[in-house]
Amino acid sequence: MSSSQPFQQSSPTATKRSRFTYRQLAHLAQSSTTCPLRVIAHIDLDAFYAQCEMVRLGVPEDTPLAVQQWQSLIAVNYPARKFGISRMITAKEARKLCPEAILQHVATWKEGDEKWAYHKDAFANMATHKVSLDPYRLESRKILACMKGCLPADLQRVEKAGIDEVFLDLSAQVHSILLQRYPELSSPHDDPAEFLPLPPTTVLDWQADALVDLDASETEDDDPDWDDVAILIGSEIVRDVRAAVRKELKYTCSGGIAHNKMLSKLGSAHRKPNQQTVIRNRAIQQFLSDFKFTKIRNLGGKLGSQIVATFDTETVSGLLEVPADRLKQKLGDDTGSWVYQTIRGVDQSEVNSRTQIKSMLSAKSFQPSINSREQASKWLRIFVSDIYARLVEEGVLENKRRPKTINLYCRHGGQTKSRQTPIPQGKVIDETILFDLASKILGQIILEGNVWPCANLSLSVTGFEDGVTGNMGIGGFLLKGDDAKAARENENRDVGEVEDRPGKRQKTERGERGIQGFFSPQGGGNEVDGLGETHEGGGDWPFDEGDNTTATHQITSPQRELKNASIESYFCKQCNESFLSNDSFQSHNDWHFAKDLQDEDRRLSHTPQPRPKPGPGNTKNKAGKNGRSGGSSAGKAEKGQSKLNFG
Ligand code: TTP
Ligand code: CA
Ligand code: CA
Repeated sequence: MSSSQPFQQSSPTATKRSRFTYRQLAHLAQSSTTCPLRVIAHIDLDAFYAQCEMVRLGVPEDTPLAVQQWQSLIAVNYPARKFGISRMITAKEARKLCPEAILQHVATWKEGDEKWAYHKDAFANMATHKVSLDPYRLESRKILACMKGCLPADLQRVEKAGIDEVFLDLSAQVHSILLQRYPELSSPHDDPAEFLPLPPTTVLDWQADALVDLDASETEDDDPDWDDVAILIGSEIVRDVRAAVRKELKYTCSGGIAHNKMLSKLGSAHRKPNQQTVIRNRAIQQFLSDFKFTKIRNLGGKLGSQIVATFDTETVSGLLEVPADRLKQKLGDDTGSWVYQTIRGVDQSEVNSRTQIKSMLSAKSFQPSINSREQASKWLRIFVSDIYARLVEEGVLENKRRPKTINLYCRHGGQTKSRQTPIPQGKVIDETILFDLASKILGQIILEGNVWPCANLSLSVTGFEDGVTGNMGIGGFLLKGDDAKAARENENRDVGEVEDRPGKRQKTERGERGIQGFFSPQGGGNEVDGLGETHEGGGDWPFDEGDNTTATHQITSPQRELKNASIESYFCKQCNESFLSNDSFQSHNDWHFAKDLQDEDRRLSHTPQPRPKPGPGNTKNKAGKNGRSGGSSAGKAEKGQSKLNFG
């Protein structure tokens, strides 16, 4: 389409005008979350870990390959899926289905080693090895950089939403392209409330995009309006981004282009692999009505189950029949209206370009369980090396970023106990400091009793904050030895000052961190050595006065169900998938567990999940022994999304 094509008449006699105003067009340039022309994309890598292995090993594209972790499969490429191989079956079963499939074990840290590696015998050595997801994290970073490189530096807004996915707010870029292509749009007008002329009545060229059918009340004969044109331009941008990732790094990914994050995320999963789906505004209802609402971002998990139980329906179309008042009455005002809006395709959450790491986690599930402090300490050493290496990469030595808290979780008898302690400020973090802190909290958990046999140990550092950059930071870089140390200590003091300064920018940035990605479901990471890397920064635990470590709180494994033990089928409610072996199910469970830890603070403070009631056997009760609950991050709502409270 070009600007040489005639605009429809905009004289006072013309009856047809765009539904959109000049003001709304201007809002597009600002990526306003309420702008009706807004364009958001979600891009998700296809069979991500599997593609990483294919690229690393130089395997031809049509070769079936799955990524193995012990006896489970954690990622399966599309050629292997054709043989019926899935995450739900074991490596042994996969081998039967397709003897020539490549089953590549993930890299592991071997007890005593300084660095992870790909070990040929890893699958048989679960007791002495620990999974490393570093290779995937590194690829993830390259892909993110490549995507960013395709977008204009001054107009891009990219949110890393998990290890293999991003949200892009394309609004500002689309706005600039619209003005280039249709200079008439920038012609002078008297009143910002004036309606725009209609776009030229050309058929829009969607190329190979999967277009979601229009709502029943709409027809393809209706003239496109600017929201259609905007989304088309968005779709062109996504096609270019995907092509660049393919060309430069050899990865395929799928995209969803729509008016908001929630719709774009559903869109990217709609047709896979290597395709993109466009959900025009006129197609939203049609698109959503086919879904189970539990598939919608933030509507899975406990809230989803609660809604199914309350309203006796699983589908969006079923829930659409429930009046707003009833939703509010049953779910509370905020959650009720949020659900009401969401199933109608309304989502004003913003794309947050602050995609820095917010937490790091290193963990190990034990089969058989471990039974002594000595055994636990050995694993703590590995966790610390793992986390420390990543901290160094993240710039902790230069004080670019620094975690505030270290947390240890021990799973015993289906429940997870945890303790945490602040990482002392004013000192450069090193392995010894981390190990000593981890050992101290391990000792405390042990003192409280009931940790052996322990089925899973997880160590995390959280509460990452920006250190000081600028003069002091650079000084610290250039100095050596004691001078450097002194400079760094100064920097650390500065961190405190920056923290406390009630500057406007600081506030905004923290506000913006909000709930971004709290549902990044594909954070990645069984045996969790790191998940999606976008954990909420302010996620501190409540501190007991007079005791640096915090109260133990108990977290049970996320809600999963043993569906039919007699035929050994294990059902994950959250994913709606049945696992055929306990191993696969456990590995998937670990992945959820890790993700849930990562999302914990955000979920409690920002999502429409009902607060868990204290008591044994509940899920993720964060209340300490003194009954306090909630993290300090509470209250940081995503811009455009009101904070949701549950009583
Ligand atoms: P997903 O994006 O859910 O899946 P995928 O990329 O493997 O496949 P798709 O083409 O359907 O997007 O997860 C991203 C990575 O996270 C995946 O490659 C491996 C990891 N992962 C696990 O380790 N365990 C799990 O249970 C899931 C769901 C993902
Ligand atoms: Ca994926
Ligand atoms: Ca994903």
